[in-house]
Amino acid sequence: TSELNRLIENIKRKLGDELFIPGHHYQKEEVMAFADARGDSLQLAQLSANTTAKYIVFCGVHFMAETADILSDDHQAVYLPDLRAGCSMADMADLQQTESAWQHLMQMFDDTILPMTYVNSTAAIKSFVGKHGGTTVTSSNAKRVMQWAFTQKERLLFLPDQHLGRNTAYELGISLNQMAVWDPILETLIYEGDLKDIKVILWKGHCSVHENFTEYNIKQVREQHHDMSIIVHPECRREVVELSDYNGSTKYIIETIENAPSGSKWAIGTEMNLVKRLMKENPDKEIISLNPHMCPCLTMNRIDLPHLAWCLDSIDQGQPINQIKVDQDITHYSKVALNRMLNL
Ligand code: CIZ
Ligand code: SF4
Repeated sequence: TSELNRLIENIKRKLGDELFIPGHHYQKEEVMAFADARGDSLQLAQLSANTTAKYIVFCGVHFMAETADILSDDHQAVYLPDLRAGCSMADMADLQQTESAWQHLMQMFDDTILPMTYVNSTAAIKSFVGKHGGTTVTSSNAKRVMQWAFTQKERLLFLPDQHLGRNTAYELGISLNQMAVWDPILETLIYEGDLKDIKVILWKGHCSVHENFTEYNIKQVREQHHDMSIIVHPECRREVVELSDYNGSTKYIIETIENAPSGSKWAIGTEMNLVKRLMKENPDKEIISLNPHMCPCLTMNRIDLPHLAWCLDSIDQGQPINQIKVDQDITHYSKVALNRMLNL
C-alpha cells in the first residue's frame, strides 16, 4: 500500500495541472486521500468542465464519468479507474426499455407527458430526455425542476428512481394516488383509479443502497436513542422519508451535520463511506448509520488504491486505459437536457 501511495504521489507531482482527480463523497478514504476535489456527481462534472486538465481520472461511477465527459472539452479525456464501477440504479433504465415505454405511454396519454431523468442515469437516457423536451434533475434541485416541468406538460415521466420522483412530487402536493409506476420488465403501468388523474409516472427503479434503510431501522433508533435526529437521502422509500426528521441531497446532509450543534446526535440514512467520513470529521457529535449494517455502495467501492494506481500509471506510460467517451449525438442531446436544468 505505501508503495502504491508513493507511485500515485509521484505521478500526481509529475503531471501537475495536467491531471485532475475528482472524488465522489461515496468513495473510500484511501482513494479520497488523493482527490483534488470532493463533491456530488453534478458538482464534480462541473468542476471537470472548468478545469484545464488534460486527464480527468474520475473516482466515482460510470454515469458520473460520462457526465464529466459530456460537459468537458474535446482536448480533455475522462478515465474511470475500474470499468466495473457502474450503478445499479442507472442500469435499471436502458434506452430500449425507455423508448418502448414512451410509445406505450404516448398512446395512453396522447402528447401530455414530459420526460425527466435523475442525473443518476446513463448518458443515453439523458439524451433521450433531451430529445423529447425534458430535463435532468439532481436531488438538490428536484423540486424546482419538477415545478418547471409542470409548466411544460400536464404530466411527467420520472426516470429512473421511483423514490426520488415520489418524494419530490409528494412534497409538491401531488398525492400518492396521482402517481403511477411504470414497470419496464412487465411493460405495464401500475396504478389504481382513473388514468386521467395521473400526474407523475414513476419509473420502477431504485438505489440498492438507499432501499436498505427501513421503517424497522427507524423504530429501533427511536426506541434506543430518544434524543437522536434522523436524516436520510430522498432515494430512500417514501415511508422511510416520512418517518425521518430531515431529508435531502448529499450536500444538504453534509451541511446539516457540519452546522449542527456540538453534542447533537444523528442517525444518517445514506452511503457508508460518507457516513464514516462524517463520523470522523465531526467527532464532537454522536453519529451512527441508520441501518447498523452500514450500507456500502458496492460499485463505488470498486474504485480502490490498486485501480487508481493502475489507471494513473497507464496515463504516465502514455497508454491510458479505461477512457469514457460518450458518442457525439448522445453528447449533444444530453447537454441539451443538462443545460435546461442548469439554466433554470
Ligand atoms: O446516490 C448517489 O449516487 C448520489 C446521491 C449521487 C450524486 O452525487 O448525485
Ligand atoms: Fe447508484 Fe445507489 Fe451506488 Fe449511487 S449509491 S452509485 S445511486 S447504486
